[in-house]
Amino acid sequence: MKTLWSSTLTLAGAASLTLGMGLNAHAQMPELSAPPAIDGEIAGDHGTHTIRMGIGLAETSPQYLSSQYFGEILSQRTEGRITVNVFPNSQLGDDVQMMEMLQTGTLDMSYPSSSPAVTYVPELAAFDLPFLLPTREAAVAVMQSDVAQSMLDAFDDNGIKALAFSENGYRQLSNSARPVSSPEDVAGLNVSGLTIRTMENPVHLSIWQTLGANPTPMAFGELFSAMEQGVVDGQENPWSTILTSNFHEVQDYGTQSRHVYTPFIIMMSERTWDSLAPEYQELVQEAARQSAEYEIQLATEYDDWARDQLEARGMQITRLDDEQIAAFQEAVQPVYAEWAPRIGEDLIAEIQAIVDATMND
Ligand code: TK8
Repeated sequence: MKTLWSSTLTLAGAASLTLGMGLNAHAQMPELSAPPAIDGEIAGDHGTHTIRMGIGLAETSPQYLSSQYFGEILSQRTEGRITVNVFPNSQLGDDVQMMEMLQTGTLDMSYPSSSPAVTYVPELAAFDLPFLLPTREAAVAVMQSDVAQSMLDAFDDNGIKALAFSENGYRQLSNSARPVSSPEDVAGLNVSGLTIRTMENPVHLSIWQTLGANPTPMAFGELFSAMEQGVVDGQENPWSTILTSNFHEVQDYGTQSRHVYTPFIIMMSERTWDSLAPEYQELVQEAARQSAEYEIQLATEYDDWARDQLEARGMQITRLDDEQIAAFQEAVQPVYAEWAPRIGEDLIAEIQAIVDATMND
């Protein structure tokens, strides 16, 4: 059986081949940490299962690589009795559609961003508040907190077993119209505001409306062609997503805004979960947590590297300084005024206390 690492190397090899000559061997992938060794006792024989898992991002993304590792853990610790088939590139649907498929039991697993999941668990909108999580350490502390666990538990009412948070990451603005270094550049002084695609989430709509843009909610799978056809000027996603989805082919300008930190949530259909023996359920939960930790490691290793790769491919990237970030933070204050009471001031205060604790360590 091919181990994950050799399949990853093969993947990297395939990535370099598809990228043609002239690019370095890992043009779409940095040198990444190998996944942790898979240990733990072999689960007893509780039947065989083939799990179909749909994800939105490409085969070179941290999301896909960690999903492969998730499958390897289950396969090795059940001696092949559980197989996970991962379908990347939104081929089975977008985040919203795949969560609906989990509810109806037509898909076993998916890995959406937390933002479109606010329709099931409104408290998740706390993660969409701009500049709430100033460092990755703070973001990880919040994702691994009891507060976050209670959000995962709240999916149970919707036919979804939410297993763990991981890192989609700090969102960066890209567009095809102009360099952006201030809120005024977003709104446009003598020109119209940028049309920005957002995730299907009301807080993100509010952020970009407040900044004077024209936000358009859209499924991730439709985004590349919308930018290619000029339906939208821009979008916002972590650098690794912008690179692995080849957005630099249709986006000339990037702005290191880090305006929101978005988690991913690895989740399973409750119907699939209920079909598993308790021993397998325990293993799935453990494997989800292990693969989520590995995904955060990969996303961390990818972040700055992907930005530099985008720059090398011609994207003009504006790195905002503290003063310029402060101008954006000031400009989006109305988003807190509108949304903090609706999300829950106590919940936000609890999250900010976790953030403060990490900042004071
Ligand atoms: C991928 C999405 C994506 C998200 C978005 O399925 O929609 O912009 O950031 O990563 O979850």
